[in-house]
Amino acid sequence: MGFDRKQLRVYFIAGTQDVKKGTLDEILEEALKAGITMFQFREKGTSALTGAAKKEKAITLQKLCQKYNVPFIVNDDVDLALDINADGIHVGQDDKAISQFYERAKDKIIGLSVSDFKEYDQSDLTHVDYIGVGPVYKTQSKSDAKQAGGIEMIRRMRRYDEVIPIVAIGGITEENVASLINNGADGIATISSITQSENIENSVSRYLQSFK
Ligand code: TZP
Ligand code: MG
Repeated sequence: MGFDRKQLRVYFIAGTQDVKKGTLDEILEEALKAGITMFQFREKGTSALTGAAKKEKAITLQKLCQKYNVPFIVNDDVDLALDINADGIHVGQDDKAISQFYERAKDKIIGLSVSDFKEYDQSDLTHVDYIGVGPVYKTQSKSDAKQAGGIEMIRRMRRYDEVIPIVAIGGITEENVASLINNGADGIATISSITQSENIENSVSRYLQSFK
């Protein structure tokens, strides 16, 4: 699947560790029905699935995304992404360097996390389709999250690089998404506001509405 910056609009990220009620499969399908534009499988932490169980879960979620024609992105695990032919790979600053896998992932969407200008400056963006910038606000979903940069970070990042697709991440809610878009974000990436939503359809609809 080719990349289009509009796919960043409502970017849902989750792993089994983020689910408090129901199952990830159910939550993802509800979110897909409601219109999320991208999904990232991010399996992290002590309870995370590994090995065959992780692969099996990835394939199940990938199939769901395929049904709704939404890109399925794998976080960190380059081997898994290549193995199951995911639509993309998202890596952080401490993960495998993009130059090390790009030859095997030329057809894939590649995302990179950037939490500040120092990280931006030290990143090779040659093969990067989009950057995930954050945390913008305080987050409960990432134990090693850096300091929140606020809306100012998005505004300044957009000025710093006027063309790169940017997805804002960290503490996203229905209340802050409009100002993030107005300050240059192409979209928002969110974990808890969807996994813990009382009404996923409403939450996703409101996010989508912000782009009208
Ligand atoms: N990277 C920066 S913040 C974050 C990640 C993966 C977690 C975002 O989760 P939430 O629940 O949307 O704040
Ligand atoms: Mg990572």
